[in-house]
Amino acid sequence: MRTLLTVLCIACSLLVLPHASLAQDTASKPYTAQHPLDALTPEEIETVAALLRKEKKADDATLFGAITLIEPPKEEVRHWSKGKPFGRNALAILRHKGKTFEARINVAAKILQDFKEVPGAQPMIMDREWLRARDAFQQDPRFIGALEKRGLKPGPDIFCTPNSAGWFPGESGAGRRIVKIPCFSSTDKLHPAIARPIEGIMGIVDSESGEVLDVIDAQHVALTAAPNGWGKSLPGADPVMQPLDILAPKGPNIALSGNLNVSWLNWSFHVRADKRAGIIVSLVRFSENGQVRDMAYQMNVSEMFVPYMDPDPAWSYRTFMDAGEFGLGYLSSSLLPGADCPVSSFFVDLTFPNDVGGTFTRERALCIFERPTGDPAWRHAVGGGKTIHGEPQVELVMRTIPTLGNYDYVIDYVFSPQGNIAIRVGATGFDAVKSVAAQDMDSPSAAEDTRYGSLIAPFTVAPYHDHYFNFRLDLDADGPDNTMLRNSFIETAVDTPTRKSLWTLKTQRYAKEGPISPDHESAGGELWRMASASRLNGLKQSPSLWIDSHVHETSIINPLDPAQSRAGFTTAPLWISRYKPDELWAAGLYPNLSQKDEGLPRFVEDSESVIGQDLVAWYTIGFRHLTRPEDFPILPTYWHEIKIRPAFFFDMDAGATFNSGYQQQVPSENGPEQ
Ligand SMILES: [Cu+2]
Repeated sequence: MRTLLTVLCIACSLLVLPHASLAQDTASKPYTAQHPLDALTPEEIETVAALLRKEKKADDATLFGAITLIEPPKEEVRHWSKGKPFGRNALAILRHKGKTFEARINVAAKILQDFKEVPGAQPMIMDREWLRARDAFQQDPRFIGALEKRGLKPGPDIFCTPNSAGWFPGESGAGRRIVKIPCFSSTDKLHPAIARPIEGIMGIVDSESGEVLDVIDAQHVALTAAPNGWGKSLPGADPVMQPLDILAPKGPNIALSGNLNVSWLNWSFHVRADKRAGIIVSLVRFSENGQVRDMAYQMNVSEMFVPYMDPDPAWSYRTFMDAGEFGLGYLSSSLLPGADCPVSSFFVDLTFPNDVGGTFTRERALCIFERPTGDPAWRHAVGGGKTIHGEPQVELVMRTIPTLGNYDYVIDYVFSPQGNIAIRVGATGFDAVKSVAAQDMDSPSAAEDTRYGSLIAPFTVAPYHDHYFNFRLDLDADGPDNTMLRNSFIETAVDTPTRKSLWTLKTQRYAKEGPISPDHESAGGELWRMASASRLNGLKQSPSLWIDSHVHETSIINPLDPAQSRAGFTTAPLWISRYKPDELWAAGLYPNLSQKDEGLPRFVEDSESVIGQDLVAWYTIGFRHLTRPEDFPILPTYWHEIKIRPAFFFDMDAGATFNSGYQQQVPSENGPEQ
């Protein structure tokens, strides 16, 4: 991560600029690692690549799928304090002459400690091969012939975008490093470009050799006409909205330091850029009366899965695992001040390793801001409503927005003064669409055209699909030794003169690693709770963190389906595993072109005890996307979230201060007195 903080001056006259001095300080300093969990610096990344070349393990044709930090052991990190030395180790994943290798390097000592081939493993798709595959396909005579059959000519208005190919037994190219390529027309400027697919054409290309293995030229559907103009006023754009923003007239409550430590009110944590996860949030702590208490060792996106539900060969392979196949950090986009984040945000540039042993920096890829939600944090009126006490709810938000083909995913970590953490994912951008013959649902082909998707505009169907986002939540409920509990709300019969039925709480303790699904017998619902195994709060209760989501969508695809077998993690909303330093990704280290999920299902197959251990909770936010006309031409941000709330953690409300001055006497003569 580059710690140059871009402090925008768009609203200089209005805003107190956050930490301008920090921006100047860090901009003038060379970027060096200052914390054991800091991302590898550009110099360290270059050192790794140079060492591998010197050791003849890499050459100019080698591509690097990853050059990433191997974190020091947890105990070392926990006991580290500023000024102490720390180790710097790197994992490099190389693609070299058709083979995949893993290298482990002591970066500080410039020593190659381990180097091994990983047979069958496929690193993520890299820029050079993506471009190679695209260019080879666009020049292939079979592709040009297929265009001509449709009255189209190659040129700047025709473009193709290689996709990850998934894995399907028996198909051509199996075992090779293939991508599958749909193409689009952008001749009609009244349409978003990727909303005009040239239906029926798909390339299968070996991205390593550039060989075009197959050109599918199936059905010919006329290009979609322009029904709802891209760039025209959207419905509801009138009346014109006056600009709104967030002001901090006395300066922000946020403090940033290093590469990057964040503190806000009682919270503190460390953030680093990661090519695959986007950002990794570590050492999440909440200080209470001067005592610093652990909430999480680490939190990050671990994998995504977006399978489409259309059996057409040009669609059925679309079973994307964007984190491991493309990289949420690598494809993060710059944030637009005033639209993506308030102009008063801290904007942070993020630096990632590229695929040739260097780095690139995405400017303003992370924003950090605080906001009043407009809601009361708490309030109470006393004296017949004549005196009102209350405080406004505020939140700290940390946001990145990777753009993965047609979708933009807003990924937020939100912290509240009450000790809550919300992890939110907003899907926006475009629905992926196919061109069809039906103009509306009265058209003769409408029933067939909409068997696997919705007509969202004339001649335009958006196939149904799912979105799953797995978060690796290495929670530490007041320390690392934890136990996972299920709190179920159970209807209970009582025989008293007044009541015959009420609900009581049933608490169970999970004994072994594995998937956790809602117990269908607990009709009243349930909460999962990561609880300290050794500590007690002032009331002698186990401090714990509730994992709470109203979204429990798991995959309903048959596990034998080739796509589903790669994403076993989507069969349960929550998995619990013992912490292992190399168990980081829900679908395994190599999900690109994978045949089955080598992540969570494998991590838990030895069913280790989870009582009083350092545990990792893996939570999937999932939803089935029933596409609709309101998604077109642009998808309004569609949010889903997980909440992690303290329960029995504190001795009282951690957020209320009772001294913030928000108290009002309301004179009223004739109100009720109760
Ligand atoms: Cu969707």
